[in-house]
Amino acid sequence: NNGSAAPGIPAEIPAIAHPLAEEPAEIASNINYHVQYSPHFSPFKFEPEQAYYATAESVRDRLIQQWNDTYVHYHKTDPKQTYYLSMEYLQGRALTNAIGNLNIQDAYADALNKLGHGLEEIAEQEKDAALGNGGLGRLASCFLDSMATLNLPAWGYGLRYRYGLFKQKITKEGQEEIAEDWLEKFSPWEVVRHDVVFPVRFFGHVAVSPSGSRKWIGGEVMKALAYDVPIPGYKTKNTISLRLWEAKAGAEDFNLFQFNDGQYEVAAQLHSQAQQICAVLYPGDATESGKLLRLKQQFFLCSASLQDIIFRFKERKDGGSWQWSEFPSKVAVQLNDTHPTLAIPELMRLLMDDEGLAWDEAWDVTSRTIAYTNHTVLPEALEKWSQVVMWKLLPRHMEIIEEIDKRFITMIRSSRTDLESKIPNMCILDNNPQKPVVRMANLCVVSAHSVNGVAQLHSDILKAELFADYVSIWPTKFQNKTNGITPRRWLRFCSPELSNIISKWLKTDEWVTNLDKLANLRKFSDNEEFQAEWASAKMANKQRLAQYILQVTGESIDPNSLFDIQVKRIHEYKRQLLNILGAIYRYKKLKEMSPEERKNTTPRTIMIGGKAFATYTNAKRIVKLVNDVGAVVNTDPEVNEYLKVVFVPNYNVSVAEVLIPGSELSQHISTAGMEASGTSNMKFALNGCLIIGTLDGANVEIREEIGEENFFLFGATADEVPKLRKKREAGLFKPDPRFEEAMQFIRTGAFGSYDYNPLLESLEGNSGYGRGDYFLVGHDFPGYMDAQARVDEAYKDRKRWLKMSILSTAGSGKFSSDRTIAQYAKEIWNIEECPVP
Ligand code: 4GP
Repeated sequence: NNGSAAPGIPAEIPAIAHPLAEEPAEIASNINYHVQYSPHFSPFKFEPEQAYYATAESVRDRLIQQWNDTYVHYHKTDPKQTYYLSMEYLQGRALTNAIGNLNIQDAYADALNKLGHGLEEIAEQEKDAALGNGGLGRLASCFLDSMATLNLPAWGYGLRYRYGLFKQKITKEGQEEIAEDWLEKFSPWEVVRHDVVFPVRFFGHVAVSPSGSRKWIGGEVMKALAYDVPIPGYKTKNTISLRLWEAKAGAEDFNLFQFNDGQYEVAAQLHSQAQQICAVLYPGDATESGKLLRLKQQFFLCSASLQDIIFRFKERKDGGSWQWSEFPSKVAVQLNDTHPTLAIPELMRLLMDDEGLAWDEAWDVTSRTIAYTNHTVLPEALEKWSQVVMWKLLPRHMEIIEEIDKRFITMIRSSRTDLESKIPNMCILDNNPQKPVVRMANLCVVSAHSVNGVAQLHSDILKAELFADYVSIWPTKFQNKTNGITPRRWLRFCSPELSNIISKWLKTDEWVTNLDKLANLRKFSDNEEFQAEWASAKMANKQRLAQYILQVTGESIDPNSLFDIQVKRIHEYKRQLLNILGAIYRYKKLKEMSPEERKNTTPRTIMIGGKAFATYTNAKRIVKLVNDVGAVVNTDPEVNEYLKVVFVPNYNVSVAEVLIPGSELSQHISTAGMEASGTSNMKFALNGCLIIGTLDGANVEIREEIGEENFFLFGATADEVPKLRKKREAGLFKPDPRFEEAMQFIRTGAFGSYDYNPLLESLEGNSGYGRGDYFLVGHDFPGYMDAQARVDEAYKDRKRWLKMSILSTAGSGKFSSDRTIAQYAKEIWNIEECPVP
């Protein structure tokens, strides 16, 4: 025994706890301390995995210190605080981000070198925390980073799912889903708070006292236990919390008598029901039990979070008295889409039934506290819960929702008789006898003091269409908050090469917290020396990406080809089909060319990645098609120097961190009016990647900021779409022959024998089940191909392309989530910064 914890740790590095160490030698000692005294592994191992856990624990010590300081500071100063309620967070990996935000990456890299490991290599050991699905979940995580960085008193609340979003495996059959075991070992980034526990009830009934007061009793009562994930801001002490709830049953719910009698399942029934609540994100909802479970999850999040918020509101009065009317000046609650809508009736219930407020007072407090963000206009995503299920699970809440609805209708009838005919659409309860439902978005709009969309076009559509009837009642309630992304994770840390060049030429790294400063790069966009440095950073990122693709797919791709990427959830409206049809057409044309002609084309590597929801059949067919096309094209010796098509498996946050910096062209090609905002478009543009896209979501604003000459635009506009759909459905519109040619090529079996007919039929004009080309792929195809031809031309002109790339980054300042969050803070939450001294 040489006195160190494990082979590989030199004897001169003692094991000492130095939670706030700055010096590499002390940090190394601290890591060694965790190897020995936070033992999760056999003592004689110090491989990358053990090194990762020990390093993460040493970083966590520091985070906890800052987290505590922040908590105490907020407690003392009692500022108004925001609580962000979200069913999803796509946090990705934490280590690189934490040491980057704490500004200790060099010291940690040195310390790990002393211990015989590389920082990058051990960071790769971390599993992504994928407690989300797509854009809405990643947005929540970017928001947390900005809230902490801006020193805002703000927290996130979510659920601690046992399994994250599934792992995607690609087989001959297409996509296969595998449970994502992010907690398989443990997560060093969470701290269980055994003292933060609240009861959450389901089912039961409403008891009425002789005085007429109502109380929800009986049913199933579970415990919500808090797990805190500290979220550090960039170069600030402020470290906020993402509080994730886990469902538990207590010892009193374990029937020892039944257990000893051999009735094991019955004895622990509530325990197993508790486990189901946080088992997975979005359990399948095709069955009644699946629907009930989703509703339970939503209520669990809302009830636990609101009890905690109220507890803290009182706690910060330090035993003094408070007025409930003060609550909205201390608390703002933001609902991330309709998933946490039950926060509205739950806050009403807590205020009336537990705190004794009368209806009017409770309503005033609730509506001044709660704000709602809409993230999609897709009808299938607008939640409607069965009234029958709601009455069973949440009887008191249904009474409250009925009353809100009744009062709303009375208000319209008394003051807005002109809206009488609109009441059936505007009210909350849809009492259709076949299928009575609660319309959650309507409940939000009626109850919240603010409703916002996530890009200007989307917010305009909400006002003009989805929520049009309400606008004249509450003209100032509707707002826009264009999304943003954190420049820390999405440029500073994922592309250090490009970041260093930016800081060097701007002579400051202020842009990391003030992204508008990137505009100063414009003046260098023609500078040859700058362009050369820019090109070499992009090339380094492309090489890293090529290495990654080789490792995960076995495909070798050429870093000198144009790297063209589309990564996002697979959905027909996002039109990965348009992309792959374009690739098929390109392939066919390459085949028809002579070898000489091919030499004049621009070589391309098309990469597509994303997960298809397990029950979304057409999306899964698209995944299969991309893989089948890749299998043919990539092995065709005539063309594979000029074209490759790669499906990138298991797209997630850390995969994005490799793909985006290495991208040159990215596709944001949704049917106009359907993508609320998009946020990967912002990440790509920030990394100097050009966009081919439609006038949809935030594309519109990105194009405005970076200049229309730097954006490859095509396609129908949002206001043309409804008319075009009618024409297409009626068979009045004949698609371009190029489109027919690509479709026909698939039908010949060029990409295997899989039956693609159902997919192809969905693209045909003439209405009929699954037909009608609702997403207008046929209409937009020729415009898309023309825009692609412009891309090929532009890429041949090196200087021009580099200039466009630089101007994309330079024009991305607006899309920092710091800007977005500052606007929420000022225009919705009315909170102010509260820096920890
Ligand atoms: C997404 C939208 O589809 C996307 O356009 C937007 O950028 C993102 O929210 C963040 O606002 N919606 C979802 C969802 O992820 O589940 O509805």
